[in-house]
Amino acid sequence: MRHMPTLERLPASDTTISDDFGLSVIEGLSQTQKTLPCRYFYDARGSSLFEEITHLPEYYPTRTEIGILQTCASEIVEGFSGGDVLLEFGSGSSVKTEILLDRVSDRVVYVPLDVSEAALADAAARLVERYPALEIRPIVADFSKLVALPDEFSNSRITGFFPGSTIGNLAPKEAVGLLSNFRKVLGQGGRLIIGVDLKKDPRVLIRAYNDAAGVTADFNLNLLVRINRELGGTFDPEAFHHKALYNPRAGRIEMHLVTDRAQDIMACGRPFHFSPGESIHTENSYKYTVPEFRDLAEKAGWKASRVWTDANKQFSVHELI
Ligand code: AVJ
Repeated sequence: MRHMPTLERLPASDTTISDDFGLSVIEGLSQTQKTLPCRYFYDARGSSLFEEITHLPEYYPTRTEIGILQTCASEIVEGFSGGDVLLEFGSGSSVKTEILLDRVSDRVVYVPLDVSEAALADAAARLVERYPALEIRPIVADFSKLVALPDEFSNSRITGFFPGSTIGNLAPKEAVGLLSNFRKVLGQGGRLIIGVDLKKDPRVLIRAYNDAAGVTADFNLNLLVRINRELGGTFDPEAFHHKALYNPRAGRIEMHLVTDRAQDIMACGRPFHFSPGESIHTENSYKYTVPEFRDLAEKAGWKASRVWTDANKQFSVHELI
């Protein structure tokens, strides 16, 4: 057995400590349109519910993106030379990365970057077994708060990898900010491979976020369960229902938690009032056409290069240089 790679902790990741769940909840529930940030979906139960979502028949993005990556992987990796870096933003379990690593594990240094040290450790343990020649340099950090990479990478050509259409959670302006920061962090010769969900028939979109088995509903409602557990909340999750809608003007799926009756709840030691029919807006998932996303990337200073889609034009994988 090979030694586990050592973990690098970037100073930027310290800022996650000040990213307080309680403060976000107080702020979000105090607004006229109540909101909660979608990054808090992913506690242990939320992460396993999301994993379940990715296998649902209605939730096409994951399997479609995997299919695209399998088809275009050899094109994506053709530019890699020995010592080049493959850096994954928010790597989680690194499952999709294996599609690329299957072809270049003997040539690249893989840098999985994630806030979860446990996820990095699990992924690294699996990858060192699977790819004996692969050099792995995990980094514990929040990809949305990166300032710079460790000095050891300053002379490397780096390909960033950001699959999953995570970019869709950000409003277009914020997405431009994130992409331009990725560009800065990846440096000279940097390249980005990014998965982006495409605009399509709203009925297909709504089904993907309102599945028949109710897994997405549980995923959404779990946020209230988490507030109850971690912040002394008094939500009755039964008094809320999941709603997914397509907002065509904004080009996004919205997820809400709606209550049918007036209620007063406590969270973080504070009272919050709900009127009948009031909702908490819990997630946005923006959809783009290929030209719309290329424009957005160019606003962030990237040059849109190759793009791959599936035959049904459901999902896209872009190469930015
Ligand atoms: C992980 C942000 C890509 O927007 O499709 C899935 C999250 N929310 N079902 C998405 C999600 C509800 C997902 N992303």
